[in-house]
Amino acid sequence: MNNEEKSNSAKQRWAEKRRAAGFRPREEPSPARLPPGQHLTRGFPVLDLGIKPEVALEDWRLTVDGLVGNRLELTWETLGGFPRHDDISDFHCVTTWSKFDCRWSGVPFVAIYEWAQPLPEARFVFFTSYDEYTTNLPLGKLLDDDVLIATHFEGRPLTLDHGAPARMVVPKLYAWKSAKFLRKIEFLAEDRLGYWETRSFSNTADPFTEDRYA
Ligand SMILES: Nc1nc2c(c(=O)[nH]1)N[C@H]1C(S)=C(S)[C@@H](COP(=O)(O)O)O[C@H]1N2
Ligand SMILES: [Mo]
Repeated sequence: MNNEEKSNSAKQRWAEKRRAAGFRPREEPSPARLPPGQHLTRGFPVLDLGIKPEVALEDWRLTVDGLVGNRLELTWETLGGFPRHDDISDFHCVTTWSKFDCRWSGVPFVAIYEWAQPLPEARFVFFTSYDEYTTNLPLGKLLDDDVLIATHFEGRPLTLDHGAPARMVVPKLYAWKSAKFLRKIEFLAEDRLGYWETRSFSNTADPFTEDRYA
């Protein structure tokens, strides 16, 4: 599938999930669900650089630029104008904890993708956060129907610890690919490595193949 087809099919699946009560039912924990070398946590550890940027909602902006036809400068209010979806997914941190059944809610990445109209040469995405954290992903990995710009966790607004007011959630990859305190989304033709990717962590970050280090 090309990116256009991926995004269209994700949009369709988001709509189906919403019709089916908003999100998929919680699954039984099973060994196959836990990636190799991970252990299950019932808490919710906090992992970041230790900087907790407090941005007032009226000052908050999310810039979407780079190789796009339609550059966006979203305010909190305009982000709220996008349809909000719920989704339940598992979360895997490279430091070996995994948390099952995280119920996130927010704006599907594909909605922003569609609005920004990336140019055909855009193949990578670079995320910058309010704490100066950065991470990068191939665009194709962001067009699944579990990738969200999350504003809520378990029905409540995100706490500052977990990336308020808005964070990325990319459940299929190690959680360092999910930028908290989101400030900017940049579409690029060439890949550009982020904070951990330039510090010997894997660029592909697949938990199920223990793809931890480059
Ligand atoms: N802005 C920002 N996002 C970040 C990080 C960070 O330091 N800064 N750490 C990453 C890492 S390593 C992990 S495991 C997850 C942790 O998310 P949590 O603190 O909500 O558990 O956030 C990721 N996103
Ligand atoms: Mo992490």
